[in-house]
Amino acid sequence: EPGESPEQLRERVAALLGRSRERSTRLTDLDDGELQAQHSPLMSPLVWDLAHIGSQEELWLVRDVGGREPLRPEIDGLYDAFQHSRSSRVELPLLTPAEARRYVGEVRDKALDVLHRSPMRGRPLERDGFAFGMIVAHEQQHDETMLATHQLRSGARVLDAPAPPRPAAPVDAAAEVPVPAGPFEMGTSAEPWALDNERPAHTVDLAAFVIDAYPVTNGRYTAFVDDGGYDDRRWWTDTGWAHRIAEDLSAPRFWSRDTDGTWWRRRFGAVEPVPADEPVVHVTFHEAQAFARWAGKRLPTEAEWEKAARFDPVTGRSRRFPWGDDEPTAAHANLGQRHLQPAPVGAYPGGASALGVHQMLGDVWEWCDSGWHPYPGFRMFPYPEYSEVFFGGDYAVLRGGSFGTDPSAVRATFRNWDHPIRRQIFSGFRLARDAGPDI
Ligand code: AVJ
Ligand code: FE
Repeated sequence: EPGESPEQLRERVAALLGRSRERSTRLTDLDDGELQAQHSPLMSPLVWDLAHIGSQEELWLVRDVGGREPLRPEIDGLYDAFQHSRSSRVELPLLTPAEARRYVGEVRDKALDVLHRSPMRGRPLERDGFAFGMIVAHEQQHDETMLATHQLRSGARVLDAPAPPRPAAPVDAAAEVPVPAGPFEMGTSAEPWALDNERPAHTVDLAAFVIDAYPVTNGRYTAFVDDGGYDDRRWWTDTGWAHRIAEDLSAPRFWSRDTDGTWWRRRFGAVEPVPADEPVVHVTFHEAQAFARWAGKRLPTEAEWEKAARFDPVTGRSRRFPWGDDEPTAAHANLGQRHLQPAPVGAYPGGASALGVHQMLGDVWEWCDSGWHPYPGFRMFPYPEYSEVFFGGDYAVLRGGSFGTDPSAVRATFRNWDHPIRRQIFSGFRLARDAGPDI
């Protein structure tokens, strides 16, 4: 924060570390069997995520920033995401839940000691508390991953949260917002805790386009399903169709239809009717693209998404967040696992962008029609396995975070990516189109 003293920064970091640990603790408050089980081959056992959170914190804060001796060098390999696939981690001689809890607690005690001795300046890793911010965000990212594991597990519901807010008055879910042609600043060089892939700030010139004011809702998506969209080859790309056939996709994940045609969804162990006004969630990039083609539109590119979120046509500046430069609050966006579902469209008028685009942060990650590539002038920092090794792979970009993403782990410049066939993540989308002669 501007004008913050090193002491204030340390206090803020300590509070953020505490908050992420509270969340990790809640997400791992399960029987040992549940923590050690493989709930899906797409996911690690929860006890792996927990000890991996500690392992990364030990590597970066205790060993690197602190220059301390390793606590448990013999387990480094077990918790290295590159050595073992998610589906094979259940076979490893992992720490037991009790051992994992003890380990992350010991690491945290040492990390807090390092924090209170760090000058918060000097070498890039410590400047403005970067390494601490990176580790806070890392724990929160795994907390979102663990939340997705909870969604995949079967059995009784263990997580609960109040329902999200509702809009004051119903909105037109298909409303559009024109975005004028011209340059804007994409990415950031200023945000102290921005990751390497968000840097540097650079100018991108875009043609005029039109973007949806809201993410695509279940109601709109159901019309595509009920129109036979999953069986109509015309709407799908070749790869999309091949995947739709191979996996026999017929609706978003966790949906089912009863005999009278009503759609239901399973959400953290509870079954409920699919709410028409909530953004659709748990769809692949391919499903998003097929829907877009059926609707006569397309997905926005990553640059279009960011311009719609950040560009202020009055000042010509790009904002940190859609609503301005202030940190997210509960009035801005459905972030931080306060609610365990997307909010209905129109529920966050206070979070709209300068151009009038709603719910760009929170609710659902939004698939963009862009692959995973570095910005011009990219410099890897501090390790290639965060983003660099994935550039150019079979990935599509996702933007904006979901209800499961913590505010400390997302900004309007934040970039996420995943395979276009994935949908266990909290993924949705919104539509765009080229501007006609009307704007
Ligand atoms: C940025 C969400 C793709 O979870 O695979 C966690 C984040 N990197 N640990 C992931 C991450 C290392 C990453 N994503
Ligand atoms: Fe990780």
